Amino acid sequence: MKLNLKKTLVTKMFLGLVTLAFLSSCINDQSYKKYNDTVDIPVNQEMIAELTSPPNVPTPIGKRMAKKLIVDLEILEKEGEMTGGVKYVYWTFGGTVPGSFIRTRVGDEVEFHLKNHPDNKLPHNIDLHAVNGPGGGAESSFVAPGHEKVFSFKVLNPGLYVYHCATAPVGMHIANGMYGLILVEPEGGLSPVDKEYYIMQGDFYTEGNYGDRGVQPFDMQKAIDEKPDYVVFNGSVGAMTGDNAITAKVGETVRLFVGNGGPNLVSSFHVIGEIFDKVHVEGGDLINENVQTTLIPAGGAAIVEFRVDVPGTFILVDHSIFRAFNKGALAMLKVEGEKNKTIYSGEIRDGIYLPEGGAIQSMPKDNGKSEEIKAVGLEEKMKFGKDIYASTCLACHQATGAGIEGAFPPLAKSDYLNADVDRAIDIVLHGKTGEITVNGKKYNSVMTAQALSDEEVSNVLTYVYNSWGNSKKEVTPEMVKAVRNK
Ligand code: HEC
Ligand SMILES: [Cu+2]
Repeated sequence: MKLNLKKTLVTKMFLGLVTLAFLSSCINDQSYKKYNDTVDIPVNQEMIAELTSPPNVPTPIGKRMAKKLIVDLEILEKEGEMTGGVKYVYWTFGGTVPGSFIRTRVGDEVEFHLKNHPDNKLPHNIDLHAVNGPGGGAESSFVAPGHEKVFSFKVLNPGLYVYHCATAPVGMHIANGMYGLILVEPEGGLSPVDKEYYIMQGDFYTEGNYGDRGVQPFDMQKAIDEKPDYVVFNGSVGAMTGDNAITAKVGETVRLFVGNGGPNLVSSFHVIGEIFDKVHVEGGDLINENVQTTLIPAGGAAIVEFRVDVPGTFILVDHSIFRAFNKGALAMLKVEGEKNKTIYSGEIRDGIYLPEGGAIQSMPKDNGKSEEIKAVGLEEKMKFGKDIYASTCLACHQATGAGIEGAFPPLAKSDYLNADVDRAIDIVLHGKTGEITVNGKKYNSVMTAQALSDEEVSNVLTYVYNSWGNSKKEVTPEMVKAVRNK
């Protein structure tokens, strides 16, 4: 009797388990059921969408089923730094440029909450290229400061899509940073990779020239003429360089979600020293393999994937190359791990590719519209000088002024520098070539002329002379002018 009871219990438990397994396989199966049309994919449950700031992306959707997805996005107009000493008032989706990354899957029903912060000055809206509907949502989302608009849409097409503000003047809202990416993953998700990052290019138009200090207002005429002062990844010069570089380890697979907000330029996206194993062309289904440079239209995107095989610093650029080295379109991927002499045997040197000579090819500043801000007192000269050093000299002479033996002479404790101020001014103004001896070592290379104003040369040389054990001279704009007019 006792034994029998046990038996039935075991049988029941066994049957129960089988039913459970059967049921759960049904549930799993449902997510792989083929629907003729993604519009028929049912949703159950509700979920708050995870939103991330660049260069990060939310967790992959994996095997999750379609859901009602609540997206809560807040528009913020806020001042940020374009590059050392240059401020810009950005208009943002979620506080960053590009805006928060939104990750969905086909079949999701998105309930979109667009909030316009009460401190903002202007109305905005959102046009998501992933939407099938009038204005991509723009018509239903026009929202005044201090208000919230809610609209919903079903995600039908897989791919990587741009979203942007579409409030008049549309070009100006986009030029101020109002764009981001929304990813729609296919059924079952994208294939797993080791690292995923979010990068978006944008062109910026300021009243002053590249590097002119202070708050720089938007310049409508330059925007109409399509002549940007800055072309950058993730909203500012150096947003992804140095300590902010993205990272990976040797052997890992990397997926970059790359967008182009424009408003004007198309991007020839390239990673120096890497080949894209796979590119989802224009963010769609078409996959191209073994690609060197992929074209990303304004208002478009691409997914690029590659395996990193050797350690080093890989430079991400818009291969319209003046934009990279003179306007900021340069980011870094730092890869750590074991060298592989078969794949690459060369010497690895870090830091050579930083934007050199911010304004090398532009004329001195006096033709700009905005007034140059002059440094007052030694402390401010040092501060301004440090910014100029970082954007103009650091690439070659290094952050510590130590230079690189055999290529770039040191500025730290440099006997050559300290011996003659006018000569140093002359070198910065006109460049230098031919053999010189610095601290007992010979250099024979080329330094290009730096197109800096008298004020800027005086600041940067004052910074150099008052750093790294140098002779603490103060260089004035008058001294620079005298050498310039010699
Ligand atoms: C593209 C690389 C590069 C950049 C950018 C650059 N330099 Fe140089 N610099 C050199 C090279 C190379 C030499 C040596 C030239 C030669 O061999 O004749 C040099 C020489 C000098 C010297 C004289 C040698 C010494 O070590 O004292 C000074 C001073 C100097 N640079 C200052 C600057 C300052 C200040 C800046 C930024 C405003 C700057 N350089 C930007 C490459 C560069
Ligand atoms: Cu807007």
